[in-house]
Amino acid sequence: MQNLDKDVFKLIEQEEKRQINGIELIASENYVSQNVLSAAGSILTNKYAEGYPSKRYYGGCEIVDQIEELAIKRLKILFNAEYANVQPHSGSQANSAVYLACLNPGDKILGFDLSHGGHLTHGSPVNFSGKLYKTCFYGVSQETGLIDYDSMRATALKEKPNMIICGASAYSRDWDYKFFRNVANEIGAILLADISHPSGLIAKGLLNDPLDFCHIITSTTHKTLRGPRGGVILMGKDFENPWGYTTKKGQKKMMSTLLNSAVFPGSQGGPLEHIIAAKAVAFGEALEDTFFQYILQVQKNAIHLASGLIDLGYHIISNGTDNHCLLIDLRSKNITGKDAEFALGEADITVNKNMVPFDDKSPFITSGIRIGTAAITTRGMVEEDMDLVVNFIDQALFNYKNKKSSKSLSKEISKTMQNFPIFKSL
Ligand code: DSN
Repeated sequence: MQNLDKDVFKLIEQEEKRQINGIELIASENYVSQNVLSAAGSILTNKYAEGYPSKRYYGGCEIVDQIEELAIKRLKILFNAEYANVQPHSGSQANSAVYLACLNPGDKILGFDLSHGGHLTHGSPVNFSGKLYKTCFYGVSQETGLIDYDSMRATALKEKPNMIICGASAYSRDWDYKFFRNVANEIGAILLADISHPSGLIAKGLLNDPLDFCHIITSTTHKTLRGPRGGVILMGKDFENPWGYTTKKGQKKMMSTLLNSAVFPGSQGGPLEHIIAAKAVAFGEALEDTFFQYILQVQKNAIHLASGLIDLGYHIISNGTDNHCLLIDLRSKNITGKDAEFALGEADITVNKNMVPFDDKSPFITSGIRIGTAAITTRGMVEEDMDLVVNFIDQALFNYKNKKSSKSLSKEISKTMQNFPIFKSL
């Protein structure tokens, strides 16, 4: 430690302890492998490489070119995609580049309502997507918690958006991408799938494949894909862009050309080549059979966790899950999302408060929490460990006002988690 910046590295050490000792249930988080971490923390951070492999605006890019090409190649194999761009710094950046490539300011997008499980960048009024574009939304049915496909279609036919977005931050069920594509075809809209959350399950065939039906796909790389923080853009098939943009000579451009230009120079400068290297490592890991075992276990754990919580009287939206996450409506337990997040935090169980569909509370309070199994599965937890997690959650939620019992629960959790090291299975 003596050569390090003590102020910063002491805090990093504390964060490492926090990550090791607690139960990480934030649905969008995971633990990367030592190899992903090494690539992300590598000397590649020093390199500027504006442009794309073989077409850079800087010298000395021969090696990072090979790294970026490897990341693209692996990602294309992983999703059976004809096109991949690995430069977006995040899922939000990936979405902003897609909008820039396909829409003009003032065009309309139809997205999944944020309060029903959607994402900020799918048209929320506080986000650039809701400020630059007109918006309309679809949601879930109040009785079932499932996407109301008929009402989505009715909204699309009435509002005639230029783009329809499927994808969510807090929706635990699979998507009927074919239905969305048929609706998009009816009104001549472009269809984007943002698979940031379930991308790891989709890559290994555990959920429906959006690449068969959606024009463009975006994802983050750090959730169920278990890579570094970042984003990507994919297309199953490249195509001549029939929307909006034409060249001065009246020619339509290929969508791949438009997407590449929209990422750089349209919305980003130099790519993060250290992160692209870490993405390449993560995609290589995801191509292995061991990743299939991992992601299958993520899904099994989520299903088991949901049924354990339901047995204790918790209301899970849509009554279960197909993927890695669950959304819990805590109104039947008389605790708000905000208090639940705090209560669980006191016991070192990390979650985030979350709006639930038809919530009567503000986004700062909320009626629910969202939990996911990607991170705890990386630590080697299996179904029987989910029973323990259910029990810990239940104890933490109802004893948090008693400092002594919170403290002893947190000790018990930390002891349990020593059996599940963060680099164990990688
Ligand atoms: N905020 C991320 C999530 O937790 O789902 C998405 O941006």
